[in-house]
Amino acid sequence: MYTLLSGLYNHLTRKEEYYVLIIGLDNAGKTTLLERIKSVFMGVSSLPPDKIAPTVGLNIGRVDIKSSRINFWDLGGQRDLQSLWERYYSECHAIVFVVDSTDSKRLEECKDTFEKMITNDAVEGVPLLMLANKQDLPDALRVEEIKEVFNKIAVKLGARDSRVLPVSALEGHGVKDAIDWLILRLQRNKMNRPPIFR
Ligand code: G3D
Ligand code: MG
Repeated sequence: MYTLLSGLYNHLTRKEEYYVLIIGLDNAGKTTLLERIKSVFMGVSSLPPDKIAPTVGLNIGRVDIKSSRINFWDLGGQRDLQSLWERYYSECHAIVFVVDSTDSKRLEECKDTFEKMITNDAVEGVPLLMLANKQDLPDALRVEEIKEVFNKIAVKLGARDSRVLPVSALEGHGVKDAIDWLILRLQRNKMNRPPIFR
């Protein structure tokens, strides 16, 4: 009887667990975004921006949203760290690619990095959210202008859910909507990349 009840209890309380990568060039705002996600969804106060150091390894944020647990992996974006991203591709359920909308000089480099990632077989079919970050700054490119650059390689996206959305990780604008979009896609892509049950 006890086994039956505890089995039922475990079944009712088990969480679907997903892994989401946050990648993009260094300085795009990935760690700031992770801190913002934690504060929006967990109510924890985020690290003040002056306490966020360049990411050398990996920052992990665990966020419970509805019945799911989302583990965000914020990976360092410096060029020598980008080669490590691939190790996480086969295990992730979705990818958030952060773009610094004020850094038009590095937009081509950003596009090349993005292209290399989406053409990797290990992320085929994985939902992809591109965030045009730093929209609070007056010199930020608009989402349409960023889309124009990336449209050139859009055919390489294949059959996957993808979206480009404007955000300010620093001020929080657009972050909740963006993550809500992502969660729906994680659910939709369950057959391809099933969650882990804990
Ligand atoms: P990274 O993790 O992608 O390398 P960080 O980037 O999160 O460390 O952010 C790099 C810098 O961009 C930080 O500024 C951070 O405050 C700033 N930043 C991140 N997101 C935003 C945003 O939405 N708006 C604005 N205005 N700035 C943002 P510093 O000055 O600490 O280097
Ligand atoms: Mg960082």
